[in-house]
Amino acid sequence: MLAAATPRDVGDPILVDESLEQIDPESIQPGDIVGISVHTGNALRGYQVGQMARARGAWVVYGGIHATLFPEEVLERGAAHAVVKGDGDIAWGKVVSDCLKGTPGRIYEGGRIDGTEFLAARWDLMRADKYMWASVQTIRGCPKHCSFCSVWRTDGQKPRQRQFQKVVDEIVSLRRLGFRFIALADDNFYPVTLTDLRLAREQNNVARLEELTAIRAERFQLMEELAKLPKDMVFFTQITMEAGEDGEYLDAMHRANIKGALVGVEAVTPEGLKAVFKDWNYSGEALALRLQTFKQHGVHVLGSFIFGLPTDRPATFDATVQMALKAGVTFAQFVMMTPFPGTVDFGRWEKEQAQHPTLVADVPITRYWLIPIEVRPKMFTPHPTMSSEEIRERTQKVWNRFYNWSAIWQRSACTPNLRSRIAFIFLSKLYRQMYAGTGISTDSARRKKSKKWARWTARQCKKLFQAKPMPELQSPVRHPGLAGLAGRFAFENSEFQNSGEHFPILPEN
Ligand code: B12
Ligand code: SF4
Repeated sequence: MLAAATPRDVGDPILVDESLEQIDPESIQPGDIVGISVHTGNALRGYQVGQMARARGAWVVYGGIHATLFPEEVLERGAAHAVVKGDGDIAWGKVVSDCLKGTPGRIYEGGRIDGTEFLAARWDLMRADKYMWASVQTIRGCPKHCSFCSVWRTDGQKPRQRQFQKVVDEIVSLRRLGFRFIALADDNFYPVTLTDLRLAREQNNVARLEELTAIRAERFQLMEELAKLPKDMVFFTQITMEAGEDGEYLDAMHRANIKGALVGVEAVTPEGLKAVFKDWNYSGEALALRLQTFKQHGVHVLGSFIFGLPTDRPATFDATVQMALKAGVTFAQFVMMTPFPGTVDFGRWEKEQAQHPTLVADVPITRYWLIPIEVRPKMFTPHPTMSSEEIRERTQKVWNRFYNWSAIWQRSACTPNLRSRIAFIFLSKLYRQMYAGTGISTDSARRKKSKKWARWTARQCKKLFQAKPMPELQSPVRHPGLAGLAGRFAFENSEFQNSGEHFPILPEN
């Protein structure tokens, strides 16, 4: 996206994704401009890169969620010349021009730009063969206010929706390159609930009702256009459980090939939900029914659960996995409570620690991302009744139970044929393994082994995700009427229809 925001006369930037390979210092020359994106988990590594780039004579600029929250830390520890807070779509162009003039500012306020100003990413500069799937954001911000989440504070609570035509065009450009799996990288794909509409109606708030209705209508337009794209495309998103009350919306998602969504269940008890300011979520029997509704409408659920909430007790772990199995979620993740900066939980914890700060390797624990990775604890906030080790062990057991062979085999019955069933099993194991490699297992031998196994499984799964590029694919939005129909007819009869790996991992209905 920042590549798209780079002034044209500067040329194309070189993109380096350190989750694939580390940057080669030799590639940085004096006078280069190096933009570094950091979230909390990779800030320390980001600072190393910045120091190295500055030592080689480059201009160093940071952005991303962590830089937005801690601009002074980034300037101090990351050898930054400049930091962009908030959105970079417009600010980056300004920083680049200022660096070229030799006069970058210290802090740029990128702010929260309007949805109409979001840029389409320069996917043409990425190595398509290195990724299983691509991601496209269709909306920023979330109206909710969960205590463990920073999105509503950094991106705001007002949904900023991108024009549907632009989203579809970007997705078409991705399918042309051969991407058929696309994550709609939104925090909440369901920004307007039926309850929001009802309340606006009851309050006779005409302006609000119009605003909400327009946002909702545009969501439907987007889904209608997605439904016209090649049938081998699969979308995945994140959504709140409230969508379970809206059959019309779920049906539109299904038609649009949005085959799955991460749903933040977080906790299965009313006390747990209250603790995270998410008491609008369901618990108990109603929760199972709500999650089942998604599946009944053809949208698979990746249930996301948090362990380590103050209300959790040893019995919570078993109750959670039983609920996940009962609710029939297709995938699940069980994460341990992490106080991310910018959240209500973090603010509370920082206040508690202010008097007598706990230090690890001379770093206050409330700045855990600065603690060297080898000595960084796995959990940071103490639990009232359980030790971190107990929570970690119990969480691991829950993962093992949900992803044991027999449970996966049972869930794989949702696929249409044996081939898909085997693919489903591989994917489930890969998902489990990826998490085992990112923090659950403590000893390094196990971590190494699990990484190796994850890589091997990923290679097997890659074939499922690949598709033959479709360089001539036209956007349905740009070609309405007869021309569009002719285009679609040509596509339906073209060689592309049977191209790629037709290996649906999820049932067609
Ligand atoms: C999609 C997503 C993912 C996908 C990423 C897929 C992919 N390859 O793109 C997946 C599922 C893999 C993922 C994983 C994780 N994620 Co995530 N993810 C997101 C999500 C929902 C959207 C990110 C996105 O695409 N945004 C769209 C882009 C355009 O926005 P952006 O990144 O903010 O960038 C803009 C500005 O920040 C700025 N900017 C960014 N970088 C730079 C650099 C420069 C130089 C400049 C000038 C500007 C700039 O300009 C950009 C355009 O405006 C965000 C939530 C969110 N709303 O951001 C969480 C989020 C970033 N993830 C989060 C977390 C915690 C994780 C994990 C650690 C989870 C886990 N436990 O494993 C992992 C880490 C993975 C890793 N290796 O780094 C947290 C980070 C919190 C924090 N303080 O760090 C977020 C904010 C979610 C949350 N609720 O708190 N994630
Ligand atoms: S956790 Fe999800 S629903 Fe809650 S504020 Fe964050 S993005 Fe919104």
